[in-house]
Amino acid sequence: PDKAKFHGHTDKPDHLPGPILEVSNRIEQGEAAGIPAPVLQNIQPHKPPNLPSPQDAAERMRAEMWFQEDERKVVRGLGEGGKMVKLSGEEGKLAEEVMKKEAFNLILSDKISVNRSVPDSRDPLCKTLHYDQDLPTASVIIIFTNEAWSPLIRTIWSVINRSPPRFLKEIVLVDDFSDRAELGEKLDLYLKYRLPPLVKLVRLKERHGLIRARLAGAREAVGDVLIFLDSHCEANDMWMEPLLQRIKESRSAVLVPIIDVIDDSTLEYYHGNGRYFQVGGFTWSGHFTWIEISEKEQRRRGSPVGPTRSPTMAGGLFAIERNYFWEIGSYDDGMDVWGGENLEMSFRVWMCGGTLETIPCSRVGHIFRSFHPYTFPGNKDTHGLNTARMAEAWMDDYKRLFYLYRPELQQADYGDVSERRELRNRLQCKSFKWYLDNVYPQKFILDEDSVAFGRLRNNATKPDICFDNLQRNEKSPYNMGLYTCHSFTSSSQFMSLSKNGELRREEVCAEVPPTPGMPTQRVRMVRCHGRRGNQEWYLTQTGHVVHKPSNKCLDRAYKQSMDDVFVADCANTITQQWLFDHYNSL
Ligand code: LR7
Ligand code: MN
Repeated sequence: PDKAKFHGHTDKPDHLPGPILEVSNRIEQGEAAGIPAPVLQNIQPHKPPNLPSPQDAAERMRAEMWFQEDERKVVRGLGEGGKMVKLSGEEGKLAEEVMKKEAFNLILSDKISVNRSVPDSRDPLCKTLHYDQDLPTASVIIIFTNEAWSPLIRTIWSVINRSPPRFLKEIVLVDDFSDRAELGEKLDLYLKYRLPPLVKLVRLKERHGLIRARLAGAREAVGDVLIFLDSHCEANDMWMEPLLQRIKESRSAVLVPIIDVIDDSTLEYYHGNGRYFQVGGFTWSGHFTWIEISEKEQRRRGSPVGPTRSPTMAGGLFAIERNYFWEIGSYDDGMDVWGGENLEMSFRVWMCGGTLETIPCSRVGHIFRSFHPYTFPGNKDTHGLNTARMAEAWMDDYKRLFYLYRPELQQADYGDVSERRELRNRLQCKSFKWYLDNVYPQKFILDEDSVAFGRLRNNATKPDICFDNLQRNEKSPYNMGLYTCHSFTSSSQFMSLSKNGELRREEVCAEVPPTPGMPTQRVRMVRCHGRRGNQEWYLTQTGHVVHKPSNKCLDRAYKQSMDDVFVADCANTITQQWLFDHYNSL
């Protein structure tokens, strides 16, 4: 159902197979030769400027004023090769002020050429691969809402400059109802006078959010393959060929490039050693995470530059065969603004017969911002609501674990998901359990991969006291805490004793630092390593929880609420007797 409305988008271009690369080169060569930019525009305007009407001439003047103002800010060579730049003095202070609003360094971005080069971050092995002369064409879809000017324009040029002209069918920009002045007429004129005709613009008439914005772009697109990008990216050398090649081989493969980091403050284009990268995972709270490639997958893919299966994708940067995009259910158009669509598409693609793969020789930089520099209409938790829709449609009974983390969403008005359930039926998709078993077997299922789970309680004194993360940051090592037991099952008090002896939460495991001789020691929580050792515990019939390597027992030691958890020499004391809410087996 087409809920998006367009207005005033540019006509479809004539898709002439033109040497797009040369267009941009011409600008650079011209500028280098000292020919001022406005003159150059006569070489490749959208429409030949024969006998301009006075109105056209005025428009043209306006456009040139805008563009020259931008060009005056640019410092030649700055940030070339993706090098970091640090602004100092007054300018540095201004840049920091602006970052508070834009969530990235716009002052610096404006000083760096929109055509800058980036370091080739690929694994050297990529240069030994060959791509067919004959590949499907691509429509690159770039959605934005109130994106700042220079990163948006740089995204566009990076695609034009580094995609083979014969495969780049078009670039479809989708403006999700921006109200930033420069994204109005100035952008129209930039398309008209500066960009090649294959760049088109769709403007949405109301704010739809990134999900429906992408749908609107996909409806416009005519290329064989859709490639979606965020509006603050820089495509790297030969980023497109490996994506098209893989889709030619397997049309149901949904592909992501390796996402390189462009620093939000220095605009440095980071590149690691070329080989190391992570794939996508998720948390039960419904968030995308980065995870290591499993050993099994490393063996299966054969080569470090081979397509690497990924349980999920980050969501913003991916390629999919155009017809397959629609067949497999495109997007849930009931999702608003931001969040959730990435896991929805990931689960759906895997469960309904496709694959999700990282293509290591395709690399695209992305500016990671620490907050959203745009509004959320109605101040809704769209990530939560969208993810509830996803969970209701795709996670079967495992949605219980999502709601464990997000109990408030169970009652929330996330709308009607019957269409998505029908889609799932129609496509005869597999179960979420199949997905967990086959695509993401290393994912820890809190209550299934455990011998005991739930609150972990000690009742030596009233009130009962429970393991509790005390709202501490679980991403960095922290000490496990104690707090008065909640009367319900909550994520902050949820513990598992896993089948391989870990006393753990979703990602972190209890450890005791090896410092012999100490009578009591704090229990630390660190990332689970899955190799038992210092992370191995067991339960006894007497309710003791024993740390195997040190032979010490969890001990409440009459500590008060809000205190850390300790181990002590095992003894027959009530402060060492613990009870889980549930036991699968003992
Ligand atoms: O209402 C909106 N309308 C839009 O058009 C909100 C956003 N947008 C545009 C926005 O201008 C941008 O181009 O949508 C794009 C994504 O928004 P960001 O850049 O604020 O999102 P993000 O990069 O923080 O978040 C990641 O997760 C999102 C979940 O909904 C999307 O899938 C983003 O595309 C995705 N970005 C990436 O995957 C890039 C790599 C980041 C990682 C990990
Ligand atoms: Mn982004």
